[in-house]
Amino acid sequence: VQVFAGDAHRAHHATELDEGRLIPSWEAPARADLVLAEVTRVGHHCADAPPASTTALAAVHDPGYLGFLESAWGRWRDEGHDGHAMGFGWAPRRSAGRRPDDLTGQLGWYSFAVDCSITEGTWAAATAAAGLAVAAAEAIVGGAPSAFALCRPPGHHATADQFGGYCYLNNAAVAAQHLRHAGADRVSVLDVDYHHGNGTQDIFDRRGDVQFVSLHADPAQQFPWFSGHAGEVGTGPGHGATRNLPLARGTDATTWLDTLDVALSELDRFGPDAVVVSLGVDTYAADPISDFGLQLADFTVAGGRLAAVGRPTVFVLEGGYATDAIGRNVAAVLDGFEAG
Ligand code: SP5
Ligand code: ZN
Repeated sequence: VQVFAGDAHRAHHATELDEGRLIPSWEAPARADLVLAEVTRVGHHCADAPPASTTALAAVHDPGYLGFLESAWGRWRDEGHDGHAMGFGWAPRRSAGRRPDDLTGQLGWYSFAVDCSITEGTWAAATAAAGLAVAAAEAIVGGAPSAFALCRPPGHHATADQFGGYCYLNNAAVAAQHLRHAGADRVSVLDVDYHHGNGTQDIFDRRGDVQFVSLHADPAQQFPWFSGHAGEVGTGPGHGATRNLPLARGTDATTWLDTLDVALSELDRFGPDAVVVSLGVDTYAADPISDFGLQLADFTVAGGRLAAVGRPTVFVLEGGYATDAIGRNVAAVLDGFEAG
């Protein structure tokens, strides 16, 4: 599998409000470094890529949001604050809903969770990650059967105009949209991260040309709380092109793999020209913030089943916080795919 990775991500290590305490985020630089070390060790070829262009980003993100993200740290610094930039207030339901001019007001306007913040290196890291996703998509366009974008920060929680869930730019959505522009008539995004990919779902909600299929922890019990229920199936022209498979707390590998088969049958039905896999490995049994039961061998099995779809596939890294195991788990998916 052709791997795209760089070191721009290291400039980003955000602050997270975790159970009432501010901590360095679970979404830490070592994650990507250890994945890169492992995929290199097992022999995958790695290359860097330029940051995503404004055009590629604006194809899925709101221009006002992009301008905000790019300038937020400088504005925060100029205001003389100590910590990382975080929202402080969010729009009440039924509020007038007008974007404030004030930076702290805009941090609330453009975010939906306090598990991440904006730091000096956030924009550089996020645009670099999205650039890796574009490069991986481009590799598929060029005929590669598969490619892996080692994205950090992750992306699937980011909507067109809100950050949260450790995500700022939606790398998987950028890749899927790039594939559409490059000539794929139908693209499927399969999201296997432990958490629901609310951002990706929202971006493609009304689209019949990009399918979104996700298996994840039931939002009744887990972040992101407000989307990912089975009844969400897409809107208007996108009706039927979204499929959610929420799973109970503590779901074991057998149930997860059975549910993956259901998800894959949805891909078969849709018949995509290319597939983007939002590859989170926070389904791992020892993940510190999640509670599913997958072991290393289950990731290999999952990779094999993804290969059986028989479509060009772009893998985009999402979550996975058991730092010592994330490299092995990701490499297992890629190895299972190549063997399959
Ligand atoms: C990309 C991705 O996987 N994002 C996940 C964001 C989850 N953020 C909320 C995490 C809450 C963690 N609570 C941990 C309890 C252990 N003290
Ligand atoms: Zn996750």
